[in-house]
Amino acid sequence: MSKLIEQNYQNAKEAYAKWGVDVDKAMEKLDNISISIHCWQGDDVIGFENDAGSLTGGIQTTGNYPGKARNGEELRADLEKVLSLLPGDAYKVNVHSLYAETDGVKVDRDALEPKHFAKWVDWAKKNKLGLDFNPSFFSHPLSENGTLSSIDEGIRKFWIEHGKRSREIGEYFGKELGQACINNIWIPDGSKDIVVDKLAPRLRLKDSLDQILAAPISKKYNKDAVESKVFGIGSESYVVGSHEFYMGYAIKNNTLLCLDAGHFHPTEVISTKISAIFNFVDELLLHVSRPVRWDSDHVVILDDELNAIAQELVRNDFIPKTNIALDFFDASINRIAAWTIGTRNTRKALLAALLEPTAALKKVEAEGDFTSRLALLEEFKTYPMGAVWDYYCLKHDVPVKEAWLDEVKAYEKDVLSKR
Ligand code: RNT
Ligand code: ZN
Repeated sequence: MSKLIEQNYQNAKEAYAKWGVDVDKAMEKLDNISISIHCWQGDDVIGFENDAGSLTGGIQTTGNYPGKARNGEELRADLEKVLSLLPGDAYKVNVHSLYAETDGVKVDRDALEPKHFAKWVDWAKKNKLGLDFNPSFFSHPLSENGTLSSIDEGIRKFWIEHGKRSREIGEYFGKELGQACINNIWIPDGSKDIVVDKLAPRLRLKDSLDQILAAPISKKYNKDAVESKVFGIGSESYVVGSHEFYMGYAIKNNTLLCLDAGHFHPTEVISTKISAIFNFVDELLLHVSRPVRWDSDHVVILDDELNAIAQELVRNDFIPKTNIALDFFDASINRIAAWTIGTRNTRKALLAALLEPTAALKKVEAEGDFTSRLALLEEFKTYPMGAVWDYYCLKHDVPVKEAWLDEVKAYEKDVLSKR
C-alpha cells in the first residue's frame, strides 16, 4: 500500500514539476496553515450550562444521531479522536462560552471568568493546540428579543458585560497558549417581520460594540472579529448586524471581519469578496461552512466554493492574514465523521490551491491569452492532487484515503454507542 502511494506521489511530483510547482514546498506550506476546529459540531451546539435547553438564535441542527458528547471530557475525547485522523499539527479549537465548565455551579454569561475555561486551556496545552473563543449571544432566556441591540437597557447591559468578559477569556487563552485567540462576535438580533425603525437597533449595536471593545487588550493575545448575516430563522425580514454594518464597523474600528460562507444570499459566495475586502481590512476570519439553500451549516465538502476560497487565499498570499475556522453542525450523521470530513476537505482544498501553477496562469492571463487560461484551468482540475494528498497523510502518519472511516466506526462501537 505505502509503496504504491510513494510511486503515485513520485509521478505526481513530476507532473507538477513540469509547471514549476514544487510539491514538497507545497506540503511544507500546508503544514503551517492553521485550521480552527469548532467544538460545537460534537454536541449540536448545546454546551454545558446547567440549564442548557435547546439551540436558539435562528440557527438549527437537524438529526438525532446517537452518541453526542455530554460534557467536556467526552467532547475533548471526541476532538482528540478527530485530531488523530487529520494530517499535520496546525490546529486550533474554537470554543463558545456555552462550553464553560463551572463545576455544577450556575454562572451566568455576564459572570464568566477565565477560570471557567481552565480545562480547555490545560487540554490545549497537552495537545499543542491553539484556542479561539466566541461569546454566546443565543440559547439564553435574555436572548429572545435582541441582545447587543436590545431596546431594554438592562438586557443590553447584560450582553455588553458578556462581551467584555469574553475578551478577557480570549486574552487568557492567548497568554496561556502563546498565540492570539480570535474572539468572534455574532448576535442573532433581527426581526421576523417588517421593521419600521431599522436605524435605532443598529445605533444601539454600534454603541454596545464600542463599549465591549473599549478595554485595551493587546492584539497579541486577543483579536476581535465581527460576523454578519443576511437572515436567520425568525429574522427573515431584518438582521441588525448585516454585512454593510459590520464591514463598516470593522474598517472603522480596525477589528477583524468574519465572513461566514452561509451568511449571504444563496448565489453570493464569499470567495469573490476576499480580494475586495482586503483593500480595507487588515485581517479576516473565515467561517468555512456549506449552505444548502439557506444557512444550513452542512458539513464542508470539496466543492467549487471551497476550492475557490482556498485559491483566493493562496493566489493572493492572503494566508498570513486570514484565520480559517470551520462552522458547521450536522446531527444526522456520526459527528466525529462530520468533523473529519469537513476538516480534511478544508486542508485538501488548501493543498490543491498550493499545487496550482499560479504564476503560469497569471502570466497567460496578463498576456490576454484567455484561451490558454481556460484550457489550463480545466486540465489542472484532473492533475494528481489526490496522490499528493495520500502521501501527505502517509507522511503524517494518519489514515490514508477512506481508512479513517474504519477508525470512526470502531470509536462509535467502543465509545459513542455506550453513551
Ligand atoms: C450563526 C453563526 C455563528 C454560529 C456559531 C455557533 O449563524 O454562523 O458563527 O454558527 O457561532
Ligand atoms: Zn458562523
